[in-house]
Amino acid sequence: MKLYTPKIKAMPWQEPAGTCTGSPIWRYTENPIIGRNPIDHVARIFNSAVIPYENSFIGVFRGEQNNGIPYIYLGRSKDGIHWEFEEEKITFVDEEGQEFMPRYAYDPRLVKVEDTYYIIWCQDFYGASIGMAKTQDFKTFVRLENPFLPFNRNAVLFPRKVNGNFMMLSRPSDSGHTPFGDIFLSESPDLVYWGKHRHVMGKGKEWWQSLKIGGGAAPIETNEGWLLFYHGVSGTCNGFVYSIGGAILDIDNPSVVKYRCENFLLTPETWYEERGFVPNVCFPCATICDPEDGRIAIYYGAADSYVALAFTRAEEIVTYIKEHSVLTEEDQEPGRR
Ligand code: BMA
Repeated sequence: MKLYTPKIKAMPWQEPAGTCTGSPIWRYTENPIIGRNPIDHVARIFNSAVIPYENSFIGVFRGEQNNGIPYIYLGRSKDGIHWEFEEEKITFVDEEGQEFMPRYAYDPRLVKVEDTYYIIWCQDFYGASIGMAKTQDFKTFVRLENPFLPFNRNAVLFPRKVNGNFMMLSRPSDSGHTPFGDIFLSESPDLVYWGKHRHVMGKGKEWWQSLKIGGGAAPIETNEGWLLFYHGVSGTCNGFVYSIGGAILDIDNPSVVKYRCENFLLTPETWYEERGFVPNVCFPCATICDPEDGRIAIYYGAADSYVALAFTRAEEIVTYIKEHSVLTEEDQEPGRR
C-alpha cells in the first residue's frame, strides 16, 4: 500500500486502545481537541481543516462568533492537537490588496497544490455557494473568483492536477438545509474557468447516506486510487445524522468510483458527537498522512460544536472499503452528459 503524500516530520497519533468495532478507525481518547469558547468572541470551532507547515501544523477553522456569523480563523499547533488561534478572523483581500471579505464563511478546506495553499469554503453568493482564496505565507490571503454558481457546498480541491487540470469535488444544493445532494467533479486549467462537470456519486441505498452526501477531506493519493473520506446523511424523524463514509476514486478519471464502502466508517456515538449545537454530526474536513508507514489522522467536526480526531492506517482502511464495497451503475460510469 503506497500513499503519495508529502513527507512529514511528525503527526498526531495514538494506537487503538482496544479492538475497533466495525471499521478500522478509532477515536482519539482525549477528544474533543477543541472545546467551547476557544477565542474570546467565538463560541464554537468545528468543521475545520489543517495541514503540516514548517515542521509544525497550521489550520483554517470555522469559528462561530457570538453573533452567530461564521468566519474563518487561523490556528497554529506544534503537535496537531493543541491549537492556538489568532484573535481576529482571516482578512481576505482582492488582487489589488484591498480588503475583500465574504459576508460569512464556513466549513473551510485547506489544500496545497504545487507551491500554493488554497482555502475553499462556503459563503453567501446570492445564497450558499463556494468561495476560494490562495496564500503562500499564511499572511496574505487573496480571494479568487467564485468557482461555481449558487447553490453549492462542500467543495474539495484535489492536492494535484489530474491530466493537466485542477480538480474539485462539490455538492450542488439549495440555499437551506438541503434535503438532497450528490458529489460532482469539475475541472479547471486556471482556477477561474471551471467545466467538464461530471457526476461522481449519488446518495446511497444505505440508510446512513440515503438523504445526501458531500465531499469531506481532500482526496488522498494512493496506489489504489484517490481515497476519499466523505460525509453521508440520513434524515430521521428527529433531524439529520451525519456519518463518515469512504470511497476510492479512479486515479486518472476521478469521476469513476472504484470502491465505495456500504458501511459507515464512523457514526455519532460519543457525547461530543451526539450532543451539541446540532446533535449527531461527524463532519470530516481534513487528514494528515504519513506516507512512510500509512498512518492517517482524520479531523472532523463534531455536533457543530467541537473538533475531534480519529485515526486509521491506509492499508487497513483501504482493505475494509474494498471488502465492503457496493457500487451502483452510476458510481462506475464516468458520468452522463
Ligand atoms: C450542513 C453544513 C455543516 C453542518 C451540517 C450539520 O448543512 O452547514 O456546516 O455541520 O449542516 O448542521
